[in-house]
Parts: sequence; structure tokens; C-alpha cells
Amino acid sequence: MRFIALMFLTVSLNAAAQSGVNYQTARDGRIFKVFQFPQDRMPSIDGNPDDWSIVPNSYRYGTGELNDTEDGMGAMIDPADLNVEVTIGWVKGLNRIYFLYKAYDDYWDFGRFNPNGYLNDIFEIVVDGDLSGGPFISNPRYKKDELKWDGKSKAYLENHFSFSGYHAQNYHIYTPPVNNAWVLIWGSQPWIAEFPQANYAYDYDFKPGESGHLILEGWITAYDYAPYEGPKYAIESRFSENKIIGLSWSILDFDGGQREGHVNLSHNVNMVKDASFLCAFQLMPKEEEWLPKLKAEWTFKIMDMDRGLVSFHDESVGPVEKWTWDFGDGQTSGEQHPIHQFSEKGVHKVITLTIEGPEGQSKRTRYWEVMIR
Ligand SMILES: [Ca+2]
Ligand SMILES: [Ca+2]
Ligand SMILES: [Ca+2]
Repeated sequence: MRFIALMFLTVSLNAAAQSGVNYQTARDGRIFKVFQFPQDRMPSIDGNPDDWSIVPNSYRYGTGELNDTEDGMGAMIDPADLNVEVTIGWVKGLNRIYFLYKAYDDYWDFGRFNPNGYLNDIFEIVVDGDLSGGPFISNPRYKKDELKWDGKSKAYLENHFSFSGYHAQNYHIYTPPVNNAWVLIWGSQPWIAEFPQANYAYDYDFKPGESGHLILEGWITAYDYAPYEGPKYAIESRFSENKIIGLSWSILDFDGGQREGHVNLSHNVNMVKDASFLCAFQLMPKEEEWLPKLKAEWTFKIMDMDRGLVSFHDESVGPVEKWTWDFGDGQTSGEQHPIHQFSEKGVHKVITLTIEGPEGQSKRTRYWEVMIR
């Protein structure tokens, strides 16, 4: 029951977020951009960042965007100590966040004997795909002193299995990984780090304690609901053009066991446990150079099966001066978004939209898709 109540809460907040600008995000609501990769230019996850060279600089977020907000608001970061650049991408049709992390560190701290597992340089990324906001690690139902990190507290375990990770997902990524453990999921759903939910590749050539450059590229999947039970029971966030999602990253820089900083994009370290402190990121349309000059496209919706009423929606790209619909039943329309009534039941075999404009002509046919029973 608890889970169902939470789902309703998530959905209603999401509706508010989608209906306007009624959402709360860090950085005074500033909207960061997520680059849309064309489907034939999706990055290969191989540690080679060349496939990201098509991303304009306006999508790249560097050290100057970060602040060290744990040890004092607004502390500056010395690029000789740590210098990073993060780029975020998406591909229309997939609910994935692609990321490229390029980092210079004067002391890469990893692979030391470390029973607690956190004295490692970390790139931490948090995603709230439906912008629900809200805490995803500590459950407000429990008082702080009821919780214990050693796992002995029943309240803590209940909190973990029934709550943590619902509003947003936290990937505590080891840079670089040790013993092939690339990430600690700070939540109850470690399966989100497994392929095909996620993928990653590194390139670096330094040893522990040395300085150098690191490349990390990968993807993660966004979820409205990511339960302990696994991907079969999860609900992926639905990505569409111009949608705003919640996202931020933070970097834990250890240099020889000393924590040098906990720098983050949202300028509030609460981002690591509460999605209301994430930044707004917009899933951008394709940049102009990746759009076709003219391409016919359309979708349809059966409005009334009994009456054979179907609405058609033009989704063509490029300047269009003339639309011609051929409904395959001897009838045509010149409207952009027509509604058509099919007098005969059955499978309507060939329906074509022809568009014409200064760039020429393009057609889109759908075969055997519109069915009236
Ligand atoms: Ca690559
Ligand atoms: Ca959420
Ligand atoms: Ca370091």
C-alpha cells in the first residue's frame, strides 16, 4: 500500500510539472541542455570520445559551473587540482541519458585498501526522470535517530527496501573502477547499473596517486519507479522532445586520502539524497544541421471505432506548403491534420501523406496499420 500511495504522489507532482513551469529546481530554475544525438550518430560506449565531437560547446558544462558546497558555500575550485567537463545527451525513442565525463585530477585516488569503499575519486550522477522531486535516500516517515547505517536497525532496512531510490536514482561512479566495480547505486536497486539498463567505458593511463586525464562515457536509464524487485517491475521515464528532467552531478575528490572537495552542479550538496535539489535539464530537439531538409511523417489515432473515425497528425520536418492525404479508400484531404471517416470496416492497406515545399516533395506511407473493426 505504501508503494501505491507513493506512486500516486509521484504522478500528481509530475502532472503539475508537465502542465507548466510549476517545478522546483536548483540554480534558480536555470535550464541546462541535453544534446539530442541523431539515431545514426549514437555514441559507442568504448572510451573514445570522438563520437561526441558533434556536440556544440553550448552543451558542455565545465569546472566553472561547479561549487564546493560541503565545506563552505561557493568555494572556488582550482583547475590545477581538479578540472572537469560533463556533456549529457539523449536519443529520441530511448529513455536513456548518455554522459561524457572528461576529468583532470592532480592525484587520482583509487585502489587503496579501503574497507568502506568510499575513499575513491567519485563522479556521482543523480537523475529524476519525471521531475517528481523529493527525498530518495532518507524517508521522512522515519526519525533520523531510528536509522542506522550498520544495517542493524529494522527501520533502516525497511526504509531501504521500501523507499530508497524511488524519486530519483543515484549513481556513485568510481573513477576509475576497482575490481570491475564501476558504480555503487545509492538505493535499493543495484540492477539499474547492469546492461542494458546502463553501460560504461573508461580510458585512462595513470596509476593510483598519479595525475592525469580520465575519460568516462556511458548511459543510464531514467525511471519514474525503480523498485528493489528488478527491471520487470520498474517504470521507465518517458523521454520526449523539450521535456524537463531533474539531473545533477557531484564530484568527490580525494587526494591521498584527504577529501579535497565535494563539488556539484546544483550548488547544494543535498542533491545527493533529495531530488528537489537537482537542476532542470531540457531534452533538446535536434540541432538544425542534423534535421532532414524535408521529410514526411505522420501518426494517427482511432477516435471512434464504431463510426470508423480516425484523426491523422502531420509530424513532417521542413517547410511545407501543401499536404495531400490519400486514405486508400478513394478519398483525399488537403488539410494538415485531417479527421477521416472510413465507411468500410477492415484493414486499410495503404495510406500516404505527400508534402510539398521549396525543398521538393516527400511521402510517408503506412501499410496495414489503420484497422477498423
Ligand atoms: Ca565513444
Ligand atoms: Ca522521480
Ligand atoms: Ca583525486
